[in-house]
Amino acid sequence: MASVPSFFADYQRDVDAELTRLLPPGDGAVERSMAYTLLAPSKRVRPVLTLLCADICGGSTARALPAACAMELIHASSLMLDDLPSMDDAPLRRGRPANHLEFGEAIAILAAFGLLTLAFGTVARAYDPPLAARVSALMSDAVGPAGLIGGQAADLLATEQEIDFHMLERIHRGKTGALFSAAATAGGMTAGASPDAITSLAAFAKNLGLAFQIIDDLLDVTGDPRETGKAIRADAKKTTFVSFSGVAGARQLAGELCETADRALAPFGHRADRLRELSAFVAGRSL
Ligand code: GRG
Repeated sequence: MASVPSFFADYQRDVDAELTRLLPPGDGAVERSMAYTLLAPSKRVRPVLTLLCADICGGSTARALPAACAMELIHASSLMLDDLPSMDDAPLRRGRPANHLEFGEAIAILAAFGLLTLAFGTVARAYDPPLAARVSALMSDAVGPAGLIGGQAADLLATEQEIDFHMLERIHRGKTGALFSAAATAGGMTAGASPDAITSLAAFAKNLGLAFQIIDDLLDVTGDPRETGKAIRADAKKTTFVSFSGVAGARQLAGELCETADRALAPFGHRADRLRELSAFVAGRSL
């Protein structure tokens, strides 16, 4: 099993503690549904990316933590929506029955919106108004029609349709690349990084995100649900990178994208070694 790099553990602990603190109090159905998916076992790749990017730009990880958690809140919200019967109709997520199977569709939808609005509220409360506005606009763009929502809509419309490689890449850059890119950019922003540094980090993350999604497609075919926490063959009706390139070809493509991603890190020298470790993990991951 290719597990996450060992340096993840401290970051994951900080993220988990802050997410727990951010969740609304109360034990009503919506509050429990929000906590159920958000606090279920996760790699926390997106918030760790935010923290690493802040760190290599000379910022403090404590200052980046609210932005990192906002990325995870958006991600968890998207997973709950993605699993709904009207979307991917998935039974298993993060090793547990999907949120709507536990709480019902209506509550799962409301709780997903609860997590999404909490992401924006967290950023609004944590930062001075100019930075809060920049990070909020970044998140809005990453979630909207040019990001997750657009990618997801195109993905759903393409189910059981013939699509070309270019279209598949567009779908996945929206569904996965956009939030990776926003996570890295937000880290740079909270550190007060230069526009050039932020551009390099975003380029790294955009390619890393696409590689991450290609391996996600691969694990849908070859993965072990005990490791991935998801059912296999959920994408059987979809055109995926594996249907285009085969298992070995998809793994190779992901490796090439990670090499492209790493090239964007050149200006940071050894300071970016942990990001390089992250990309090596992504290229070989089995969870
Ligand atoms: C309004 C937030 C919002 C979204 C609407 C539903 C939707 C649009 C988008 C879904 C996008 C989606 C589910 C993309 C898949 C991304 C992906 C590779 C998920 C698996 O991520 P991991 O492996 O999971 O990082 P863990 O559980 O480790 O966090």
